[in-house]
Formats: sequence, structure tokens, C-alpha cells
Amino acid sequence: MRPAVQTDPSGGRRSAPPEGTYELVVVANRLPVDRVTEDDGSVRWQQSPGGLVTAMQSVMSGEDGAWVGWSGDPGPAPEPFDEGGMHLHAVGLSEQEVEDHYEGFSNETLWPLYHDVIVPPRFRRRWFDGYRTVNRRFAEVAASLAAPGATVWVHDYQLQLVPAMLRQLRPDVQIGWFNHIPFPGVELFAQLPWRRAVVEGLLGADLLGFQRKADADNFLRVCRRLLGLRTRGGTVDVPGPDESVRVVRASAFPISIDASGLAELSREPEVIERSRQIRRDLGDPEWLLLGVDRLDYTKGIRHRLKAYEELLSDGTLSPPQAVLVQVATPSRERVTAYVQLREQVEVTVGRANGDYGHLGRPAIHYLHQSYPRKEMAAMFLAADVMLVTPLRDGMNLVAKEYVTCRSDEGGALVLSEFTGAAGELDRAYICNPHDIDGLKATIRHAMAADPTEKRRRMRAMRRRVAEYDVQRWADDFLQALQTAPERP
Ligand code: ADQ
Repeated sequence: MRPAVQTDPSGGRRSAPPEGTYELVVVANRLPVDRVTEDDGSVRWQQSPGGLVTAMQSVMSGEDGAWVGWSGDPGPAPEPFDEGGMHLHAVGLSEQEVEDHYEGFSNETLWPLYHDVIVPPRFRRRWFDGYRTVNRRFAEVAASLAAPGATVWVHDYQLQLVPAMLRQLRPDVQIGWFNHIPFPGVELFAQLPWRRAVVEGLLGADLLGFQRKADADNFLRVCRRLLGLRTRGGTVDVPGPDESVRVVRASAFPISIDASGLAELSREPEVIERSRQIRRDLGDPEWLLLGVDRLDYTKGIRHRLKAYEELLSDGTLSPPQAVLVQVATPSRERVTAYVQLREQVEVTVGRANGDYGHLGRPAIHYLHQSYPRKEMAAMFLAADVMLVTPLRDGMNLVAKEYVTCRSDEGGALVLSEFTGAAGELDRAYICNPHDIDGLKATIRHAMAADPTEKRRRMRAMRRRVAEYDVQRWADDFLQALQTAPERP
């Protein structure tokens, strides 16, 4: 990834960075690749699925960028390597550190706390100790790779202590942090026993990016109410030594997708033919409804299935004329809440198929698998109604991917108001997934809408995603990071 601005403060071009250092360092929990061991024992790296990787892939290329992250396997870190135009530098984590930092503090404490406590967060002191240790390791590696005056872009809730740790090691670098998930209101955040350490960690950055303005506002309120700091507009005054004050900005940068690349893919004849084949394989239903999510309790999969089951039971939808395909990517399979969710989803799907399916024609096709991008695009293109019903979601890239694939302006998007995406895709059929009757009514509305009206909505949403794509998002963030803060 090339930094948006490659000039020094005097306006001249910077000379090449010292050997082994980089002008731009991305720091994220995971490397953008997974290790694959072939049958013959050889190892190769393959691009991994997931929100952040999908988003960053199109902006990380060229010689100037390094990516610091965990490889996904516990144990010593593999040697640094170059892949897809990036320098990848793995951070090693022991089994215990994965358990404490990643599965424990990140996924059982912060994830539920930041998603409206849909399940209760667990607070364990050992997990936070592991979180701090691992954050320090990431900060040290980033410090060693950053060229003088470099830009370091830290990602997400797993690394909230890195900005302050890095500032201490390398006061010369520009530090940005972006939160891919929501930032909770002060009443919820206040529960966190280590709330001060987390906020102070974040305040080591120059710029804090959030998905929505509401998230940035929540953070600013936390600074005022819990730390007694002064905020003005979208900035926080951070007191330093000798009565100095450092200004930290907090603003919204709604993440997006590689819209042109995906639109192009969805127009490939092979993908269009595959989308037709999918419909044929499903028995050419009149209505194909689709859900695509990580199997996560924030995504509202149970609420969606409940609404669908009721639409089957009241006769609004009757298989095989209507069929639901639910793709649920395996996720966090060692965390209890995810094991329980999987069981609940599978019981519901089994019951619906038992009650409403026909021989060879189930009411719900449930696929607990990952798919290549082409197959996902074909599914999006095949679906009449896309159901995106999270109870809380930072953004939700699936919604943006669906509209982007619909170059034919067909289809309809049912979208939860609790996603970041709803702020931009306001021409979707907006629903409150907690309100099962309301959700059913919204699905019926999306199905019954006049085709011209549907096309108009789809066109408006497609335009928005095409204009504000992931490249714009990254450029805006990096540009803001390299611009001195303006005080209101
Ligand atoms: P996620 O919670 O992972 O991301 P989302 O934004 O929907 O959620 O991104 C999921 C990505 O994985 C999409 O690109 C989707 O196409 C892909 N995907 C899903 N199921 C798949 C499957 N079975 N096979 C292959 N690919 C699949 C987090 C936050 C979000 C935020 C993103 C980016 O929780 O709110 O939008 O980061 O910031």
C-alpha cells in the first residue's frame, strides 16, 4: 500500500526508507493470509476470508507497505516473507496467549461488550494480562519496521493498547487506529474493569477512526465522562508533560469494498451462468432468499430464521416456490457462545425442513462453509431477496457486496437498522430484527414491491457504494492522518 502522501513536511520527496523499514505499516490481529499445508507436506499461503482482509486487500500493494499480524497458528512466528506485493511480518503467539488475548479478552470480553451485550461479556483478569502482553509485542514489531516519520495504521479492537505503546517507543511516527466494530455507549463501556487502560491506549493515536459518527461520539463521551478529559468537536485534549496538550481526533470513516473489482467479477459470463445454475439446482424457485454471514450471534441469524419459519407456517411462503439459502461461515468455534449458536441454528433449520420441506426440496439450504469470491458473487446475483439482519454490526460488507453484484438492478436488500451500512444504504428495506412481526412485514414488502421502485432503490444504493469504495475509505483515512488537526 502506498501512503497517500509521500512528501516530507518541507514538501520534498522523502528519500528511500532505511533497509528493512517501511513508510506504511499496517498492524492487524491477523495477517491477510492463511497457512495451507499441501498433501506432500509443502506449505503455501492463501488469502484469508473476512471483513478486514476483504477491505484492505485492494489498497495493500506495492513495495512500501508492511503488514504485521498473527499467522493464525499458535507457536513461533514464521520468518517474514513477501506475498502479493506486501511485506508480511508475523507475530508469534503461544497457545496460552491465543486463549487469553484472542479467544478470551478479544472475543469473550470486548466483542460482546462492544455489540450491545447481546451475550454477557466475561471479565477475567488473566485475559487482560494476556491482552496487554500481546499488544506490547505487536507494538514492538511495528516500531522496528516503521521508517522514520512513517505512518502506522493499527486495526481493530484486539489492538487498542498498541497506539500508546507505539507512541512511547516511536514518538516520530503518525499513528492511526480504525475500529471495525461498533464503539459502545458510555453506560456499557463503563462496565469494563480496564476501561481507563483501554482509553489511554487508544489516545496514543493521532487519529481514531470509527464506522459511524455515533461510534466516534460514544468514544468522545467516554473520554469526557470516565476520564474527565476535555473534548471539542471531534477532538480530545490529551494532557502531556509540562502542561502541553496533544490533540487526538475521533471521526467516522465508513468502510467499504472493492466495488469496481466485484462489479466486474459479477458481470463475467461464467458468474452469470453459475447464478442461473444455482437457481436451477434449487428447482427454479419463484423466490430465492439469501443470508450470508459469519456464524456469529451479532448477525441476527436466529431472528431471521424465526421470521422465515413463521412466514412458512402462515403460508406466505411455501416451498418449493420459495427457498432460503443460509450461508454461515464457521467462526470462533472454540468459544462457547458460538458452539451454542451453531446448535440453535442447526436445530431450527432441521425443524423447518422437517415441517415444510419436500423430498429433494428442503425449505432451507444451510451451508456451514466458506466459498470463493466468484461463488459468492453468483449467489448474490441469484438471490431475489438478500436478508442482512444483524442485531448490531459495525458496518456489514455483505450488504454492500450484494448491491454491487446487482449490475442488473434486480433483487432487494432487507437491511437491519443496527448495521453501519444502514446509514449509507437507506434505500434498502430497513428492518428492526428484534421485531419479528416487523421483520416479516419488511420481507413481504420487499417481495411485493413494484419492480420499477425496486430498481430505483437498487440503483441509488449501487451508486453510493461505487462512489465511496474501499480505496476512497483508505485514502480519506490516510489523508486525514497526515493532516494537522483543525480545532473547532
Ligand atoms: P465481519 O463481522 O466479518 O467483519 P462483514 O462486514 O459482513 O462481517 O464481512 C464479512 C466478509 O466475509 C464479507 O466480505 C463476506 O463476503 C465474507 N464472507 C462471509 N461469509 C462467507 C463465506 N461463507 N465464504 C466466503 N466469504 C464469506 C467486521 C465487522 C463488520 C465490518 C467488517 C469490516 O464485524 O461490521 O463491516 O469487519 O470493517
